[in-house]
This record gives sequence, structure tokens and C-alpha cells, in this order.
Amino acid sequence: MSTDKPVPGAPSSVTPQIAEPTKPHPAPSPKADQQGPKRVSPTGRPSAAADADSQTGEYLTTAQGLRLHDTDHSLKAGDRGPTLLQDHHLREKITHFDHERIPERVVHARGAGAHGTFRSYGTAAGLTSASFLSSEVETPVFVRFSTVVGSRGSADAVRDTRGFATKFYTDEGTFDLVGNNIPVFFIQDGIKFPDVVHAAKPHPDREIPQAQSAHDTFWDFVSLHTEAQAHTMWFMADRGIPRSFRMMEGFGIHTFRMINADGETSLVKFHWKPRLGVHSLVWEEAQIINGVDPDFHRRDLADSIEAGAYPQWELGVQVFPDTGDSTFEGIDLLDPTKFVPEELAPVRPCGLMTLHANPRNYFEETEQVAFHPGHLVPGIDVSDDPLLQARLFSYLDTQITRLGGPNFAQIPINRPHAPVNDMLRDGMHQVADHTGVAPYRPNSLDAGCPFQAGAESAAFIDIPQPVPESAKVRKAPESFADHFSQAALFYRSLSAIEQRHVIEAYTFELGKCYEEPVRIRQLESLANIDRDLCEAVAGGLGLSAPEAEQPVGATDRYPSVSQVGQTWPVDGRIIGLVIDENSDIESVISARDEIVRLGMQALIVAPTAGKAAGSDIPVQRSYLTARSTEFDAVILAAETVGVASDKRLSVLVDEAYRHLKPIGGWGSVAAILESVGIDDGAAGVILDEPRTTIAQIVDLLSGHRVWSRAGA
Ligand code: HDE
Repeated sequence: MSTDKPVPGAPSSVTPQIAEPTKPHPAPSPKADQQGPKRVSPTGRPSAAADADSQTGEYLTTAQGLRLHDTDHSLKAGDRGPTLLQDHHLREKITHFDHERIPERVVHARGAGAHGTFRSYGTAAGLTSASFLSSEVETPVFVRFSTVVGSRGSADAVRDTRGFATKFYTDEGTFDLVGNNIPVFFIQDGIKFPDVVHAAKPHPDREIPQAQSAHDTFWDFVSLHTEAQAHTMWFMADRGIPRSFRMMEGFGIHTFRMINADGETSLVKFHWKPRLGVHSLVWEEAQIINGVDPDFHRRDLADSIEAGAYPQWELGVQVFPDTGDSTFEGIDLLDPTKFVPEELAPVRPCGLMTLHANPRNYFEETEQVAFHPGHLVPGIDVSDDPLLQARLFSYLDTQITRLGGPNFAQIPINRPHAPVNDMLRDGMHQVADHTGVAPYRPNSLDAGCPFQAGAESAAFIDIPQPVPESAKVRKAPESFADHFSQAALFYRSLSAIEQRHVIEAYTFELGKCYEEPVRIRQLESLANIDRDLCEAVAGGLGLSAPEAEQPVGATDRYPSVSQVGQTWPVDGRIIGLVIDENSDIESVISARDEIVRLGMQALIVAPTAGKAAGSDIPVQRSYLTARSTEFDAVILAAETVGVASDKRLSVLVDEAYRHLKPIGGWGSVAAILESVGIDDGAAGVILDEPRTTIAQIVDLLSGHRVWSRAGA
């Protein structure tokens, strides 16, 4: 069969074409939320390449624009003969394919991104001259969330720290806030970063386990380098398994120095506060998700943006006086394994970020985006934190390998929105259209341009911070020697149920280690941190709790680190609405509409895919494709009592119950509950008519889970 457009001049004996699925037609325009970054060339000219890449033209061409007649058969010496070297199209196509992959990030390889805007409240004007913070302006942003340890194709819901990197395309240049979802880090000096990463990555002999910390080399490292204990405690807690990127805090971790228009400096720590609150999975749920839907977080981010439930975070700063010793309330602000509880230094809100557009092309945007903590703007400078100092070297360096040379700032997602007028020239993948003859300064040939800017013309001027008088040494300050007190204060600030999760996490992780000396050494750290914690974990491992050598004494409690005990908006929460052939469709429709009206998503789960029996209502999941882990709450609106014997439903309900999710319904709900031994008066189980059921489920969801079911 041939296309309806004859190929002019083609011999009649050409190879028959494979049937086209459709006639050529205009390409659908990108989805509303996929508008992508603004495309301007580094020189400010419209990028010629920008529109050539959208695969919207009618005819298939080579990279040189040559229209192709056949892309399905290589050029051969006869239809059964060998392929000819002459086949330039085959060679171009295969060669390009052979080079499609670039090295994945050495850490944070698996990520998901989104575009959005940051609207400043202008409240930080007293702290910084940075234009995107000091006045009420809107700045485009691109955010990439990531896990740290796993490869690019690993699962989302692993126990790990999450990256939270934001690129602000400000009018004074690009500012990157490259943070994590935990406010402390593993190590105090960047020189140990290769070591901690080697320890956390899969073992070098068999390359297992993937994306896990539950293995010997990881626990060997953190028990030997006890500065890692505070960070480890945070991700053994629920923060290590977030429910969603939308429900994570973000932290710049390091202390930064800000300078205002009057030249006054302050020390600050950056915080992102999610509007939906900080929420997590439970461990069994996370493990199931990793098999059932390894893309869980990525999907959640994209789906919520597409559904219009735009994720939002408020940016805030903790502010500390810049008194010269970089210490606040006895906490060394240059030690990245320490955080400052909000009870001691409240977070001052500076602006609101809304993510409203998914990337148009994953590779071009999410994969090629290049963050760097050294991408600063006037008004924000670094501190002497030795971890941050090493990062300032690493990010630029790694992009050169990962993105194939020094010109990665010309990739559309990395292009600043501020005018670029640099004197960087040539190099691999140079695509800028530089004019002029004098890329040096001063010069007299290109009208003397470019000129250097001053403070009055928004130049970045390094804050002239005095350097301590000292000899060159390879050592850490005394204050860095305290490795346990913050782990203890964090643990003791958690609620009882969160502490139980921490105990279970340590017991699980150490239980996966083969080497007993490693387990015992980690128990020795726990003994210093908290006696009860150590005993509980040791008990689970069948070991005895060692004596503490440097026990942390009494600590204050800082409830701000706990995730339990408040209520939050339920926007974008997902409710599984389970029906069967006999469900009353009118109640199902009104329940679905009510859920949507309340800003949540309803997924109808029916015995088969297609339409709900006797209606036009589309079914989103069948009993076969649904799993409890997709839902924040389950509503059972099935009417056939016999449905209770369907194993798929009883597994769904049983899991939802064990994972402390609200369960409600009408119809045969009581029979289904009974089939899995759930009392219909149990906590978080609501049997009522649709509207009341939904209202009560919303109440429960605002606290995230039915904590009382776990005895909390
Ligand atoms: Fe990173 N880190 N890091 N890191 N980091 C990278 O840069 C590094 C650290 C963080 O979505 C790499 O472009 C060193 C702290 C995020 O693209 C690399 C040290 C924090 C991302 C690198 C640290 C982070 C990275 C790998 C110790 C939280 C993902 C690919 C001195 C404040 C960014 C890349 C994205 C990525 C080095 C420590 C956050 C190799 C040497 C602390 C969110 O350059």
C-alpha cells in the first residue's frame, strides 16, 4: 500500500511502503501543561534549532533535511543480499541511535521534573538585594526531584533521601537552589562524598542491591563515619519514603550568606514548605509500590499537574545574625550534619512556588537540566561550609562529562532568561552564533563591549568576608565532633508511631546486612543516641544492646520535625471507588462528582475495564489492574454480596486497612470487610450513605492516615 502522496520521479519498482497508520495531518498541539521553557539563544537571538525539533512537519527527513522515501528497508545488493555501506540513511539512523544515551548522573540519576513559577512576597527585601526575592515579581522555575542512590531506571518509592533542585530563571541570571528533602547531610566535608556514595551504591562485585541502603557497605560506612548518624536517622524515619514529591519539604541544608541593598549581611537556611503538608508512605506500602508501579512518584507529579492540582511550596528562610562565628544557639551553622529546629529560628516566608507544566520532552529537559550550587545571583553568596565548598567544584565538573563538554548552558533548559554576553568561545557542541571579533576585554574593536558591571548595575560582587587567620590544615573544627546529639533530639521529637517506624526501619535495614560486626557497630551508635531505640532494634536483630560510650543526655523536644498531629488540605488525594455489576450507578456518579468537587481524584475500580455496567461511566481500573497502593482511601460501593469472595478485592481492602487508610462505603461493604476480618466499627471505617461517607473520609485524609488504628 502507498501513501496518498506519490513520490515524484520514484521508479515503479521501489519497495512497497508499509501502510501509514493515518493520512498526514497536522500534529496535535502540545498539552496545555507542556509549554516548556522559553527558547532563546544565549546571544538573545531566536534559536533556529528551537522549532526544527518538534516533529510536526509532514515529511520525514534526514538530519540534513533530505526528504526520505523509505526508512524501513536498508539498501541491499538484492532483496536477499548484504547491506551496502553506501546506505547513508541507515548509517545516520543507526549511528545516532548508538549514541542516544548519555551518562546518567553519578548520584540523583532517577528524577522527575516540572515547570512552574515562583512569586515572591517581597518580604526578603531587608535580607537580600536578589531581585527575584526582594520585590513582588514572578520568576519562571524548573524543578527536578530525585532519589539519590538508584540508577536512572530504578524505582521511586525506595527508602532514600530525595533531591529537590530548583532553577530560578531570574532577570539577574540563573539561581539554583540544589537541596534535599532532609535538612542535614551524611558528611561534613565534601572530600568524603565519593566514599559515602561508593558505600551506598550497589556492591561492586555483583552490583546489588539496587537503590537500597539495606546492605553491608552502607551500614559499614555510616557506623564507621559516625557523623552520618544524624542524616541516617532522618531517612530511617518516614521522610525516607515520601508519599509524593508534592508532600515533601525541601532544604538548602547549608548556611548561605545574604546581603541587602545597604550592604548588611545575614546567614540563612532555605526551606520549602509543601502546601499539602509532609506525608509519607508506610514501609510495606512502599515495597509493594516498587514492584507494582516503580514510577509512582513520577506519575503522581505529572498526573496532578495534568489534573490541575498544581503542587505548591512556600519558600522560607531561617535567619541568623552574621556575627562572625557562624554559630546559633550553640549549633555550628557551618556543620551540614546539624539543623536548627524551627522552634529556635522560625521560617520566614518569602514566596510561593507553583508547578503547573510538565516537561514536553523528558530527555531534553529533565535529563539535560544542569544544576549547580554556584549558580548564584547578586544578594546571595555561599558560606564556608566545607561540604558546600566542595560542591562548588563538583557540579560544573560533572556536567562536562555528563553533557559532553563545556557548552551545556546552551541547552534550552539550561539557558538563562537574563541576557547572556559572555566571552566563552568554541568547545564541543558550541551552537551560539557569536559575532564580533574581540572576545576579550578590554578591547577597542567591538566598540569596547562588553563592559564590567558595578553594584548599581546588578553585578555579582563576592561578599568580602574575612578569612580566619590560620595555617593550612587538613582537619575539622572541634564543634564538628558532636555526632549524636542531633540524631537524638530528632528521634525524641517524633511521635510514638513515627518512633516505631524508625525502630522498624533500622531493624529491617540491619537485618539485611550479612556482617554481624557491622550490625553491632551500628547498634553502638544507637546506644549513644537513645537507649530505648537501641534496645528495641537490638531485640529485633536477636542481639544484645551494647553499652553507650558517649551517651547523649536529656534533649529538648522539637515537635516541628514530626509529620503527625496536624491537618492539611486534601487536594489531589486519590480515592478508589470500587463498584460491581449491581452498583447503583446514580450513587456512584454523585460520589465521584463529590470527590472531584472537593479537589480530589476518583478512580473507578470495576470488575472489568471499559464502562461501568449499564452506563457510560469510564472505568479507570479493573479488579485486575487496581492495587490498594494507588489510593489514599478506598470507598466500596459494590452491591453483590458474592463479591466479598473475590481475592483481588479482599487483598485491596486488607492492604488499605493495614496501611492505615480510610475505608468507607455502602452496599455490600460490610460483607467485604468481614471477609478480611475487619470489624465494621474499626477506626477509620465508615459505613454510611455516600455524602456522609465522603465527608468523613475527607476529615480522616486531612490527617493523612488513620493513625489511631495503629494505636497512636
Ligand atoms: Fe549533590 N551532586 N553533591 N548534593 N546533588 C549532584 O551533580 C555532590 C549534596 C543534590 O536534579 C551531582 O549534576 C558533592 C548535598 C541534588 O540534577 C554531583 C557533594 C545536597 C542533585 C553532586 C554533594 C545535594 C545533586 C550529580 C558533597 C543537598 C541532583 C549530577 C560535597 C543540599 C540535581 C549532578 C539534579 C547532584 C555532587 C552533596 C543535592 C556529582 C560532591 C549536601 C538535589 O555533582
